[in-house]
Amino acid sequence: MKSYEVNFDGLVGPTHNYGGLSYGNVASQSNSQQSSNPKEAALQGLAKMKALMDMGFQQGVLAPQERPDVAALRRLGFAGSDAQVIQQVAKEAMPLLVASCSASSMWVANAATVSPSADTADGRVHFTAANLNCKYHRSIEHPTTSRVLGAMFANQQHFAHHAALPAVAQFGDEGAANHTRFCRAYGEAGVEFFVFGRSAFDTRYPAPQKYPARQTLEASQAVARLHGLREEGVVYAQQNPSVIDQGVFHNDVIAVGNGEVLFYHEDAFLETDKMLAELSSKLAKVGGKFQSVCVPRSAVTVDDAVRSYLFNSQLLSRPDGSMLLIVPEECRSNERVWQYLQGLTGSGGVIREVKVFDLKQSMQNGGGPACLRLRVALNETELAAVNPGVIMTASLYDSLTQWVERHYRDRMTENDLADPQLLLECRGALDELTQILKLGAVYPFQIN
Ligand code: SUG
Repeated sequence: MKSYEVNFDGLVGPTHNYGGLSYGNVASQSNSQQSSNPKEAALQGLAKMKALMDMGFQQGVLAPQERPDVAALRRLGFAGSDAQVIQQVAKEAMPLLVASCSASSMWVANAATVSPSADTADGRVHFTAANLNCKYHRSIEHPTTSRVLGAMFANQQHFAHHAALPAVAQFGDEGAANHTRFCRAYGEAGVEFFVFGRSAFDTRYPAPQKYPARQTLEASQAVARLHGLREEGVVYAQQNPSVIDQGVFHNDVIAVGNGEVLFYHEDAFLETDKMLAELSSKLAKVGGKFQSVCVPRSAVTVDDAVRSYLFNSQLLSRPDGSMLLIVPEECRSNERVWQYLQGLTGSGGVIREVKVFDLKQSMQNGGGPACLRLRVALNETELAAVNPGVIMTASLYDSLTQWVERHYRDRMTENDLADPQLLLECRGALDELTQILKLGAVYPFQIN
């Protein structure tokens, strides 16, 4: 049976703004308070989806969330009408309003961890929504994420959904951004690679000194158990704490994998040789031949990687078996990175082509091409069971582009966030979106 990797990209929500909310994420901190352009952000994301679809890849779309999240503000004690809640929080606690307006759900690599049916004990595709509990503005995403994923993958015979892990730092889980799957073919059993930043319960593991390690070993292990993965099909590795302290807040900022290939920076992991040997031997047991492409620090420093987002690229398989790297424009403007990429694609190795995308609006908050997509490996039968409303087509692209043009502002500052009219605009837009994507009622304003 045919199988595919389907990339579901997060549609940027209408409140996209630069809130400076993510300590440890250099771009988010350095662009704090700048004015953003939600319309441009959404169109840049849609252009990437369309381009991948036009190249022949399977592409889907994941809906944004209801923002401002008035229900979350009510849980923090703000009361009155929706407009009064917004006015009161704007006056008394602007940082909470900014957090409740974040469009951070666009980075759907953090929405969930997904295990394809070929890896799981019950032969279903498993999803665990990520609790994202390291940052308040992201910790409020998972209930709606679960409803949206439930509406997209609404077939119990093929899809199993797990609620987010307990919402405490000891089970901090950031989803697929710290998870990669290696396989010979998408429909065959593979090896799932979980990368964690620290252990919550075992003090023998080192931890970063400056910035938080968002993913714990214990969270990764819990997800592997929930998904029914075999021990032989799982490898755990620790991120190098010193790169977290240099701004690598997720593993997908320093490594990316696809098929049998891991593309990573020399400083990404601890005990790299042991980890590579385990990946290689476990992949061999399911018929695969592991290959790694290490980028040396002499060619690209960790700082270059963080600024350019070289590793936050999408590594995609082409029909001839070679691979294509989708990188952000920032890679072309970094001389060392661009030179490295020219050498890489000309070397006769598996990565043959680089395509550049302008994703500046998202990049300025620390989200590159890979952050914007959630990968779901599906066989033909499973793909047919996905809600067809979320699969990208030329006409869906046109509808979504027109929807963005109709509803999005082209400038967003704190004053806009404090405008109660914005809430009404967003709800109107999202209500229409659920009809375009055929999701049913998924937002708090639609179900409460
Ligand atoms: O969680 N930025 C996101 C970026 C997530 C990128 N995702 C992956 N690497 N997979 C984060 O730090 C910034 C929001 C703000 O500051 O307005 C933010 O949430």
